[in-house]
Amino acid sequence: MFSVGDTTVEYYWQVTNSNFANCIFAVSVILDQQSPSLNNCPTNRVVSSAQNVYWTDPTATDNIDPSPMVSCSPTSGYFFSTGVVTVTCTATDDANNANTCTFTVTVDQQSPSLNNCPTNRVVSSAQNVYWTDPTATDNIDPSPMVSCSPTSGYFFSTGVVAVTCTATDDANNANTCTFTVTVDQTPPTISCPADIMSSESVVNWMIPTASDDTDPVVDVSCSRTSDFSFPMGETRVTCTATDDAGNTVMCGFTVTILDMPATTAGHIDKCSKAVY
Ligand SMILES: [Ca+2]
Ligand SMILES: [Ca+2]
Ligand SMILES: [Ca+2]
Ligand SMILES: [Ca+2]
Repeated sequence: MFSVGDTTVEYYWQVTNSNFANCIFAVSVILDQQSPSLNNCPTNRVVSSAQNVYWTDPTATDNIDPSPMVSCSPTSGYFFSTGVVTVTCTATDDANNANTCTFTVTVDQQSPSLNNCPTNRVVSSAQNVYWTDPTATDNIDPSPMVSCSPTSGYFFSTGVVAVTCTATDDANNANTCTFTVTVDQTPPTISCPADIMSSESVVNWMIPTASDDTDPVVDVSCSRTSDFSFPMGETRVTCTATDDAGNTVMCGFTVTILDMPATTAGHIDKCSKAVY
């Protein structure tokens, strides 16, 4: 057993009865208590399907050992099938001092979810339209990338434009949601009932329906309800149709309540003659 430092060793052996030979050599014992350093440990990797994953093992430098041994477990080319796997790389010097670094390989086959996709929007003139992009959550990626096309603030000039928002995770799994921006500059069309004449104060009429180039359900409101009790004389009823963009159109009709309700009094001359 040699102690740390240089030791001179001298051997003597007898060649013949009177001859001796000797050999002198030095033994250096170096105390190495310092672990190697690992360089260029691979970064965390995310893939979108089970597969063999390859990497370049890190390199190592040491205070004494010119070529420390480096190995990773599992080794480069291992088949990663699911979830998050930690790869540990170890550098070991001749004195068995070891150092490790780790990285992860993640198999992520699940697309992100999109939350709060904007609702369909209708505007009444060509304009820049702004919205808040949806947010995304993912099984693995803490911050999936979200982008919409066209982007918020785009100038919408005419018609119906679909906006597609896409969330992408680190493994390139993607999910989309869409909404529409409609530029509607055309008012709805509406047709009112014909003018009404009645001897009854309550008349029955239908609230008119309206149609529109883009709005499937046009709101219609009238200045009188259909069960309104009209006063004697003429009353003008107006109805307004409004589409989702706020374009409006009006129509009207007149309800006339006659001031001389028909009675049998006017027909008294048609009574049978008096009999004497
Ligand atoms: Ca060392
Ligand atoms: Ca994912
Ligand atoms: Ca319209
Ligand atoms: Ca509507």
